[in-house]
Parts: sequence; C-alpha cells; structure tokens
Amino acid sequence: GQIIHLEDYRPTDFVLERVDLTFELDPKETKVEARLILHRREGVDASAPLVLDGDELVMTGLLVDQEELAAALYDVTDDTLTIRGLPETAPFEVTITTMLSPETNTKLMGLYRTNSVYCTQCEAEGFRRITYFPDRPDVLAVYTVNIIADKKSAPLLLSNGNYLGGADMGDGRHFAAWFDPHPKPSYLFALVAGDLGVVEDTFTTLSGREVALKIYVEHGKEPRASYAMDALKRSMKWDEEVFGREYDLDIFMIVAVSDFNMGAMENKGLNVFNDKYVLADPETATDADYANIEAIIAHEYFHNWTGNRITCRDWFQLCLKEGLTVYRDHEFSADMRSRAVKRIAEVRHLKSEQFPEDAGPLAHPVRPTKYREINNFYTTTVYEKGSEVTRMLATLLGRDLFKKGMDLYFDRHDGQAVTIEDFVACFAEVSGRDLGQFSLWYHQAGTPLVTASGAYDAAKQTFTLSLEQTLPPTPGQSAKEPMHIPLRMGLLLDNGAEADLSSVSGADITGDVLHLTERKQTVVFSGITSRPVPSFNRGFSAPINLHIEQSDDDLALIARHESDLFARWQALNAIALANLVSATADVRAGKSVTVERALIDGLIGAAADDRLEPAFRSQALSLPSEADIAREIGADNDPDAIHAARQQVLKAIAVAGRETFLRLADEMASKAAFSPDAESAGRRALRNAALTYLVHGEDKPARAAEAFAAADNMTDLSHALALLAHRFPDATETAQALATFRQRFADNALVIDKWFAVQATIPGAGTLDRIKTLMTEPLFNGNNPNRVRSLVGSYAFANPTGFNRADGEGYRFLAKQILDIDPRNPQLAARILTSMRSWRSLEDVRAGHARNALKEIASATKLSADVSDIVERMLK
Ligand code: B3K
Ligand code: ZN
Repeated sequence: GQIIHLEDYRPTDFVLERVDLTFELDPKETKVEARLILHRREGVDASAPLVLDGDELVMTGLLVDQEELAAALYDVTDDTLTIRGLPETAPFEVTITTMLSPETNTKLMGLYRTNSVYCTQCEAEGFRRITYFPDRPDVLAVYTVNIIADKKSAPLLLSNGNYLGGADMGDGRHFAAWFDPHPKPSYLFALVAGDLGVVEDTFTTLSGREVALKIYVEHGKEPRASYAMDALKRSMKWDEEVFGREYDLDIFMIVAVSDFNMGAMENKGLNVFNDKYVLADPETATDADYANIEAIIAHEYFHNWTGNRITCRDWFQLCLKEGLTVYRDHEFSADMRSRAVKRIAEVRHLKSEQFPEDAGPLAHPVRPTKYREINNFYTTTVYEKGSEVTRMLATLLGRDLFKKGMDLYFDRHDGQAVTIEDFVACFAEVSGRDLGQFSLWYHQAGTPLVTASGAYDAAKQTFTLSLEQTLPPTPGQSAKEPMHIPLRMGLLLDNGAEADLSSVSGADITGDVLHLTERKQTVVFSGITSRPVPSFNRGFSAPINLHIEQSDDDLALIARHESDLFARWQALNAIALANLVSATADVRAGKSVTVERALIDGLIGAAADDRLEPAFRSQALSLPSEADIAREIGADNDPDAIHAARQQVLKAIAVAGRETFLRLADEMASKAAFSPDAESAGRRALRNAALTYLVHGEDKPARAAEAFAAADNMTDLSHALALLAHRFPDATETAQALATFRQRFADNALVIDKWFAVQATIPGAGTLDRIKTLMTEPLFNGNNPNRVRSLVGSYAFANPTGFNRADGEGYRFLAKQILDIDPRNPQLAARILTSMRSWRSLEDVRAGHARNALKEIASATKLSADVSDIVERMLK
C-alpha cells in the first residue's frame, strides 16, 4: 500500500446527505443495495468525478438517479469506483448493488459470520467491504437500514439507531427497518442478525427519558451477562455525573460474538463485543476478567460522546477519540475501585506495553503524520499514551478548568469530525494558556528521560534540584524539542512531614506540580529545615522514565511515608527493579545473587501492614516482570539470565517472609460467598500473592495442588494452575490439574483460552513443543482470534524464556504462524507479529535469529499490507 500523509488532507468533493441500505442476508450470497444521496460541494470543479472506496467487492448494479450508467462514465478498480458526468449543483442519487459472501469472510472486517450470526466490523475501513462508499470518518450521514433474512435462522435483525418496524415477508423471510437520526461516519455502522438470547433492563437518564438496554448473547449464556449489564448502568450514570453526558437514543444494545479481532466496537447504539469482555460468572471468570469487562463496557459506552457524537476528521486523529476515551474509562474504574491500585495497574500496563513500543522500531507520535495501514495504528501509544496526555492536561489545568474545557469541546463540536488541534484549543481558550509546548506530547514520539539530582545546603536551608530532560530519537524524528512535563512531587522530611514548596526559584510550581519546561532546569527550594527526600512523579503525573540517584534508605522512606499511595508503590518498585537488574548482572557473571535487605523488608513490611488495603499490598508484593527488567537493562538482553535472577530473588523473599505469607494465606482466605467487588478481589489477590511466594519457597507442588483442589472460583483456580504449571511443569500433579481443568471446561472456549495461555507461558525452551502439540488439540481453532491469541500470542508476548530460545526456534515458529494466519486474517497476524518489536535489545545471537525470522516473513510473496508494514518498520 501507499503512504498516506496528514498534510494531504482535504475535504471530499461531494457531500453525502443520506444513506439507505438494504441487506438481503445469505451466508454465501448476500445482496446489498446502497442508495447514496449526494451533492457536489460548493466551489468544487464541475468536472470532478465522484471517487468511492471499495475492497474485494463484486458489483452487480450501478444506477445514477435510477438510470443505468453508460460504461464510459464509470471505472471500477480493485479499490475504487469512479463516476463521471455528475450534476453540477443538484443533489443526485447513486444506487450500488454488491454481492457479499459473509461466510467466507475470514478477515472479520466488513460483514461476516460468527457462530451462525451475521455481524459487521467497519472501523477503520471495513465499510468499503460492504459497498462502494466515501469510507472516511469526516463523511457524516443519516442512515436507514433494511434487513431481510431467513426468519428461522435469523429471528433477530439489528442495526444502529431506533427500530422503525418490520414484517413477515411470507416466503420464510422477514424484514426489519432501523433509522439512526444521528449523522455518523461509516465506521460506526453496524448490523447483526441471528438467533441470540437477550438480557434486558432499562436506564432512566438525567432528564427522565427511559432507555431500553439489551445485551445479546448465545442462548443459555444469559446469566453470564448480568455483570456486564450492571457495569453498563453504572457507566451511564457515571458519565452523567462526572462529564454531564446523557445517552441520546431510545435503545442501547450490546452483542457478544465469539470471533472478533479486538476487544469491542462502539457502533452507534449497537456495540459489538468480543464475548470475552461480556461473559462472566464466578466459576468461569477471574477478578481480572471482571475488571476488564467493567472497563471495556464503560469504554465503548463513553465513545457515544467521545468518538460518535464528536468524531475524528481523519484517522491521524485517532487519539482524539481513543486517548480521551481511555482516560475516561480509567477515571471511571478509579471511581468504582481503589484509585491508587487502579493507577498502579495502569502504570504497570503502560510501562510494559507502551514504553517498549516507544523505544523500538514501531515508535510513532500519539498523533502520527503518516501511515501505510491504519489498522496498525490502533496502538498502545495512541490509546494509553493518548490517555496519559489527556491526564496531563487535566493535571496542568486543574479539575475545574479541565471540566470547563471538556464542556466547551462537547458544546462546540457536537456533530462534527474534528482534530487534536480543535480539542486542545478548547482548553487553551478556557484557561487562557498557551498550550503550544504542551502539544508536543502529541507530536514527538519516544519516552522522555528525566534525570534529577539534589543537593541540600544545611547552612542556607536550601535544596537545589538539577533537572534535565532528554527525548531519544525515534523513527523519522531525530531532533526533539523540550517538552512541558508536569511533575507532581513532594519533599519528605525526616520527621515524616512534608516541606512547603512555595518558596522556590527556577521553576513554576502549582500545588505539588513542578513544571519542567526547559532542557535543563535548576530549581532551588528555600526554607528547608532538614535534608529532604524528594519524591517525584506522584501518581505518575507524566509518562516518563526518571533517573535519580536515590539510596535504598531514601526509597524505603518514601515507601513508608508518602501520602500518595502510588508513590509508595513506585518507590518499592524502584528498589526491586534496581536489585533485579544487578541480580541479572550477577547471574551473567556467574556470581551468586545478592538480595538487598531494603527489598526484603520493604516488600514484607508492606505486605504485613494491615492498615493498607489488601489490593495495594498484593501490588507491592508483585515483583517487576521479566519484561520490565529487560526494558530497564535496555540492551544486550539475555532472557534466561533475567529469568534465573528473578527466580532467585523471588525465592529469597519467599524464605525471608514465610511467616508473613503463611499468615496472609490464612487470613485472606474468603469466608463469605464469592463477590466480584474490588475489596473481595483485593483479598484474593493478596492471598494468591502470598501463595506464590510460599510455592516458590518450597520444592514440592503439594501446596499449589491443594490450592487447585480447594479453589471455588476461577481467580483462585487459574492462579493455582499457573503456579503448578510454571513452577512444576513436569510434575504429575501439574499434568493431573491440566487434565482436570480441560475436562471440566471443555465446552467453555473462553476458559479453555486460559488453559492454553497457562501452558504457552511455561518458562523454558521445552514449551515450544508443548505448543505445537496443543495446536493439534481438538479444542484449538486456528481461525478464532481468541484461541490464536491465547496460544500463539501468549507465547510470543508473555513467555520471554520460552519464546526467545537461544537457538531461534521460537522466532522461526512465530514466522511460520504469521505466514499461515496472514492470508486469512491479516489484522490478527500483524498484531501478533508486534511481539517482536524489542528484538534489537536482545543479545547478538538471539537478535541475529530474530532478524532472520523477520527477513523470512518480509521476503514471502503476497504479504498483506498489515504484516508487510509491521515487518518493514521492524527491519528498518
Ligand atoms: N474503536 C474500536 C477499535 C477498532 C479497531 C479497528 N482496527 C474499539 C475501541 O477502541 O473502543
Ligand atoms: Zn476505543
């Protein structure tokens, strides 16, 4: 594919007024009639043709104003339909008939079938696989949709908006008509038809309108949709209370399907979900599943305003809706759960997913300026870093001005397709601030590195901070400007109090936010009565790497006394990470590993502190992952050494904290019936963290096997299974537990995905053979994205030692899988391939094998645009 540039944006030549669609559904021969009412935009040359997008379409009819068109007046190519000789000013009607085969559509873009249900996915460019269309987000129109289908196999016929009516057609078929009064871009179009069960409820909005709520799932799975319904109602209420946003149709529908390329899709009034993010009950879903369902239900619902009512002018503006909506769902979860614990989870995720992307060959700005395949830009940078940029805006402006800016944005741009500049302008306007430098966060890729060092002058009672920011080069961006970094901070004094920051020179400080705006800044705090311990980046106020020479004692002080709980966790994490990095060096040097007292005391102290909530204590106990350690080391990584070092540190903590862990395992055991609420989940998390250490401190699988046998919910059961499989892969207890689990859940694909993932993430070189065997297992299905992600995806993304085998077999296996998946489902293939994005930070032998595997993919004939874009950027 060719490269699309932001600077080439211009509005369409023709304005689309209305769309009428009629679908005659059939698994192999679906007929689509699309009637588009258009007119030439004022000022556009009378000779300009209408150029519509298409993708793998078979056109069987074309009329303009109900008349057939002379062959000389139109051209059809692989991806366009061009029509000439159209009226100069008057509106006209183009009627296009296309034939589709939903059943053989394995790309899961456009109209396809999943478990006998017809469903659509149109974002970003799937609508053009349904009919020829101006398929871009700045073309907003009102849609009427007629659906005709076999009554027996498809009793349910759904589309966006409000239901107009329907009838029996007398020939075994029936039809339904839907009308969506809100102008929308084609990517928000949706159609679902099939035979599904439903869970129903209602929600009364702020202004007293009653909205019908419906969640459609496979028959028999209705009870597992009740948590999703509860999350939906809480989301609707929260958006009214916090953002003043009310729902705007008579009905809101969610459909859960089992074949889906991503998590979910926010189609207007008709969200389509990967069933993984709808279905839950205690027996089959973990606490993490519940939290994900809550967050994704909220995310898609919140898109109704941030994305649907106000949409993107072009796909470069993707973060306008995604970054903002992630920020909104983060805030929602923080309000529903523990804010500090939620923030820790967000930062863990950001650092493990977005930081590596930003530091590797796939790095790109939050608002990119060019792309080859837009599907490859639904990235953690656009989503999670985009959310962090929104959060920084809120930090800079403060609550009230941020809210004012949001209100202005909703008010001014409702019904429009806009840009990041439009968004930022609302905040500049309400605050009177120049947000020019701040906007660099949207344009400059890479994670800033801030280095800090402090000096206390007891005589003058001053504390001098020397701060420096650097932004590493990223693909296409070598030189960077300094950014506006809002650093929340405190100066902790030895009496446990905090220094007053107001008497300062060298930087602006508002509240506890220090504004770092220069490349280098020297900041002097006066009136500091004793040597302070600086605590930086409270709440992770800026998505940066921070390097500061700080002793373990100082970090331990922060871990014990910071008023910001997140900062306490951050300090513990810093102690742990430094220790794990040096332990890795020890292993590589053939030395014995040193585990620092500060680490052991810090972790066990936090775990044992009954004043802290259990969920926080479990986070404190959870060591940085092997990927975190690799990222911190940065180059010449040996995953085996990292693994060995981490295991030894884990074991040392396990031995030292045995009494505490035994006590916690006992105290945190639940006595009441299962409840998915955050508090109960926190207790389970702390108990399982304690159990993890206990199991690592012992040589026999008995304790893990007992936990497996005793578990009465999926959180505990899958945790015990993972402990067995990862710590004792070859034990008979493990084989038995795996067999029991398989048998018990063989008819529940989502649970079997956990079974695949647990086995795919067993550390060590032997896992590859296991995976090859599992691929021949009857429960595996290489066409289902969830299955492929669970087995192949977990292996490549979450098994550092298993995947990065020194002999390169892991990479060769992945290359083979990518080439196998690509022709069926390019999006899935491209996404899984990004697991290799950090290949250059491996030691030479592995990096060499990785390069060869990538080259093998690159040299294959007939690669999809998705995969070739990723592989080429990774090799550049
Ligand atoms: N907007 C969709 C993602 C679409 C991905 C297309 N390749 C889900 C979401 O972010 O809410
Ligand atoms: Zn989204």
